Amino acid sequence: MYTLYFLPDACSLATQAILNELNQAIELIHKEDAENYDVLNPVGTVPVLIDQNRVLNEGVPILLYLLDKHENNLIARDGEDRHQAIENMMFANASVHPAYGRLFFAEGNITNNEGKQQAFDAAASAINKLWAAVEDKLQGQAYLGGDSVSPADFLLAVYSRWGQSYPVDIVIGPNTRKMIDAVISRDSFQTALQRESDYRAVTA
Ligand SMILES: N[C@@H](CCC(=O)N[C@@H](CS)C(=O)NCC(=O)O)C(=O)O
Repeated sequence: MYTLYFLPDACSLATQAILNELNQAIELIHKEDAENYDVLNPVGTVPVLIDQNRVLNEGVPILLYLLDKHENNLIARDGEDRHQAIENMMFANASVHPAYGRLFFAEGNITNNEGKQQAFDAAASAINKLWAAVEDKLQGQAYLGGDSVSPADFLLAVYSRWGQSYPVDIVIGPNTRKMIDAVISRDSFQTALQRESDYRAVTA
């Protein structure tokens, strides 16, 4: 049994979906329900994963830890395919995720309406450049790893949900949209969404 600290619709959703892919039991805890979250993660972000007495931080190494530990077809064990899978995960986590972070920053920190919209537009332009790169990679292959779903696809599917409530035009190409829809419709992802929603209902 793993314990996963989450925020609704945050990047911890990908961690939960991958845990579901690996058929692992999860105790889900909303970050705000933790007594001393800063002891678990001094910078306060989700996901945090607890495996027995071990506390794990940072989304990508958490996923690699799980994928190394449990039998799966999501990532190669070694070689060039594994390197590519990690490169794709880092592209998602270290490039796409922070680009969306610019939208959150503008929303929370810029009070002048014109300045805020300019910051939104600049963020959207950076985000669209990244989605265009994903669309290029998906010419002739269904997923970033090839014919079958890979960890980076889960990360990108989660991030793709973040632009919807902002006054910007996020452009996601047709191959990318198809990949995202395929990931979101997987049982593992749907179960993760349902569990987050049930948690809100229980604690509301
Ligand atoms: N590099 C970190 C980034 C994690 C991150 O930024 N998480 C966001 C949610 S997606 C968060 O927890 N933000 C703090 C907050 O919203 O309170 C990781 O991949 O784990």
